[in-house]
Amino acid sequence: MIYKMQPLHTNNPAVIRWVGEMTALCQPDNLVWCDGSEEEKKKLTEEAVAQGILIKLNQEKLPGCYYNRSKPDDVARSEDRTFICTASAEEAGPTNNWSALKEMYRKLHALCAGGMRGRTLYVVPYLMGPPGSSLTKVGVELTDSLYVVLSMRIMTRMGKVAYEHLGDGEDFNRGLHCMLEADPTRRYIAHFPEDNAIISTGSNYGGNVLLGKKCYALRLGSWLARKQGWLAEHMLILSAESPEGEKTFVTAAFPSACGKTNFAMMVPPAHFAGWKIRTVGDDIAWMKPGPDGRLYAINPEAGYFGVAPGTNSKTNPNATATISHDTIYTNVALTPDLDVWWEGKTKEPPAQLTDWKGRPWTPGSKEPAAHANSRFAAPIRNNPACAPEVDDPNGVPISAIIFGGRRGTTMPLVYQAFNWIHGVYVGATMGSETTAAATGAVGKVRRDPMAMLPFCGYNMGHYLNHWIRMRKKIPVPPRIFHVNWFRRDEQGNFLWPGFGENMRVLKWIVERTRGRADAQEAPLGWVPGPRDFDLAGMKDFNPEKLAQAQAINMEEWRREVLGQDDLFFELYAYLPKELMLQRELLVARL
Ligand code: GTP
Ligand code: SPV
Ligand code: MN
Repeated sequence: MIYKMQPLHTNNPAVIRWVGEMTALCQPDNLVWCDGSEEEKKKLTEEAVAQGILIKLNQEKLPGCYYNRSKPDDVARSEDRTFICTASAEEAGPTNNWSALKEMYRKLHALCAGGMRGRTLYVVPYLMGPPGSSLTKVGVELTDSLYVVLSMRIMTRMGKVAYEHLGDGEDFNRGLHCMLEADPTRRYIAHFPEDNAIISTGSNYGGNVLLGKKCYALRLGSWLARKQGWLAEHMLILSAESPEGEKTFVTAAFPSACGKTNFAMMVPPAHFAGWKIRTVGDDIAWMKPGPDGRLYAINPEAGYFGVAPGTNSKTNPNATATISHDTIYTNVALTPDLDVWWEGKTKEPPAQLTDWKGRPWTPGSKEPAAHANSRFAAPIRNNPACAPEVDDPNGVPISAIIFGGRRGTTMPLVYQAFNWIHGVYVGATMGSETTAAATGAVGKVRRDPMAMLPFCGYNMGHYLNHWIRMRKKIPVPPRIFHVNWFRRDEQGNFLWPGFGENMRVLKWIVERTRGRADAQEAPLGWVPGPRDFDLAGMKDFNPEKLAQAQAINMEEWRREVLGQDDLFFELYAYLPKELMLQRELLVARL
């Protein structure tokens, strides 16, 4: 096949050689080398609309916004089809799907052979991280999906900037995405950490195919981080600026669809006038000890791939502004005038909609109008509360790490770990109810260490050891906390109002890291004393309700500790002894 001559935008021999090999394998009809320019975006967007891949939304209401509807069986990450491919199964560990490297290459090369016939292969160079940072990494994704190209353009720093960073080097992630009609029987998300390579087939859904995100920044990132002595985590990064102008940076690891984007964009209630919360990142943090002994974090991403349902101007005004322009929506519902809608966007649903499957929908319809995992992809700079530090190559110094899951029972609103090792135990034993972000059952409590169960690219036991060992490399470690926004009362109502009101929890955390807030020793850790948790100005909330949200129920904790044992049993051969000791200490305190 001879391809139409086009500027390559790079002379890097390794890139050119690899693209040659992959084109020979996939045999696309056309080959397009992307440069990330505005003209290219315009042209590719028009092509996507012409091919029916994107629908142009109402440009008066949503300037620059487009809509994509996926295949109904390709709507979330496929954890059961996600593989870590290493020489030995032990490297992948008991919580990952493992496949022998050679075998997976053989299988996927066979699937991809001729897999792009009649299609166009796009070469998408991108950076994870701000230009100039020592943590920043280069990836090149080859994809036959225009939706992926345009989404990667939002989610990463895509284009020539990546080739500039790479220079003549060979150190870039080789990502191949072959859509194969998004056929679930041909769906594999395969990671080859030893080769810094990813092959994704048979899907066109976000986390499966935007390879810079979960695949590179988390699975391969975590592998590299362990080798090189840093941390690649499923964490938001936010900046909390006090009325006095003092900035405190905090990260938080909550599992998928458990509140990272909302917390990172939080708008404090009126009572906290003068406090400014700004977003550095909403999903991924790369963290490395800095010269002053503190832990510094960058957000490798350049966009938000956020959950649409539940997002509205009350719960998250910053997100509402962020997605009001230049956004790609996936699997939400459409109004007759091509505006978007999802459950929780407005109290009253519109009288008439087209649902995410393209069918007519009315408020009487049985199924939700938008898919529960419908999403938006929007540029990071769209956020009115975007932190100025997002492009700082040095990152931001982290004072607190917060762990948290979605727990209807058992877990109190907030507590602080006694120290780093105890904090690692708190993170390691995190549980959370499963959500629609991954295919499979929803609402089942599973152990999700550090919210990394689906994203740790190597043996989870080794990962927990890495966390324990990192303490020695961080002379001034962040304080560690645990939160739960999702505890319910007997009637099933949330005990805590959440969203902006989470500022009250955040303020206690900030003050704790500054040594200014009081705390009481409790079985789980430090908890706010009655004077140091600000409830002023709250409607329908009082100290009794706070006590209910903070209560420790012995029956529930008996079950909780036994639930933790399931994970410990699975990881037993690799588990740091520190964590066993922490378990004993917890039982003793209970
Ligand atoms: P991923 O993008 O999948 O990693 O999700 P995420 O962790 O960023 O979660 P996100 O902030 O998008 O929230 C997921 C869902 O939880 C949305 O439907 C939110 O409305 C809801 N949610 C977020 N924060 C809160 C909260 O404080 N209280 C309650 N009750 N719900 C919340
Ligand atoms: C998650 O599931 O944690 C997400 C969405 O952030 S996806 O990128 O699809 O994985
Ligand atoms: Mn996520």
